[in-house]
Amino acid sequence: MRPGDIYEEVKDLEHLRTKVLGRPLLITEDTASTNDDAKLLADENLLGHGAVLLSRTQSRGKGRLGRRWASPRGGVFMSIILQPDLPPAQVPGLSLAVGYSVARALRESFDLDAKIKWPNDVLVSGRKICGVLCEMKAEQDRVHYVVAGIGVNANLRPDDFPPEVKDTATSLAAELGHNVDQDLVVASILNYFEPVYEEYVQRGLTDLAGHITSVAAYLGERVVVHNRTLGPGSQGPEAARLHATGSVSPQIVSTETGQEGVFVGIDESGRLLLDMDGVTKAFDVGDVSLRSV
Ligand code: BT5
Repeated sequence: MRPGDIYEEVKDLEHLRTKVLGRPLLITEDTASTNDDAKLLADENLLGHGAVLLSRTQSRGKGRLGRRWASPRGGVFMSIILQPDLPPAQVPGLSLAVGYSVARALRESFDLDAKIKWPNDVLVSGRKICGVLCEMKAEQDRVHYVVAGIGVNANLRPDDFPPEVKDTATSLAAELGHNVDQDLVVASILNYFEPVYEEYVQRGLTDLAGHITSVAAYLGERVVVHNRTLGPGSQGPEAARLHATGSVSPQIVSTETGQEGVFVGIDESGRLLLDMDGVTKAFDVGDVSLRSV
């Protein structure tokens, strides 16, 4: 069976007020990964800009760099196909805009104190409630498509999580004490993301960076940045490709580990800014993990 065949179109999702995103919105009960399906369908030009795939469960939900995304029933697993008229190097910042939109949507629709943990997690009560995986297909100077994958732990109980994430994950139901309308989760994310996406395509993070910083986890706190960091010059297509494939180009990588400082913000290039003994240092989006100390 072809991936497109298992999806059915949802015509009138309640609460959805978008013009482009979720038009069409396709849903299935189960698939391996909505991101993989979206890439396949975009590759074959069967779906284009704005289309959204939604699945009730995933058997092989993906995180970054080959990691797994636990996708039991009760969660929201969606992928948005985007075809931005942007140079590939500007695509990595888009995942920050997606995470920011999820955090704002959870704040507005469910009154939760949701924060964005740079670069791609959304936290509530210090635990991960949502992860974002953006994958891109591009040539040197042209983006074919970006698939923005979003996994939200909606109606999951603690026992639904695999043991390895139980202590670090949370869900809307766990935080609120009751189940939520999963359609409202989908609609509010798309409603919020649509204008943010337009803003990103027009002006990048120029204005968004401040808004993103305002809902950033660990702001003003001492944090440690682990693993690979990218040196100067990582704004080019290499940085974009890094994000698309999860691979790292040796020329631009230094493998500094455990750099500690005070998290002072996110800049207009989407970089994490750390104050390290009075000197502000910028960290690019890569496989950097940020932890509170
Ligand atoms: C992410 O990766 O956080 C991106 C997750 C994206 C999932 C969506 S669902 C729809 C679309 N289709 C897909 O196949 N994927 C996307 P990363 O930053 O690498 O985080 C992965 C790590 O988060 C894992 O190694 C676990 O430690 C943890 N984790 C796994 N499942 C989780 C869950 N349901 N809730 C919270 N944490 C989880």
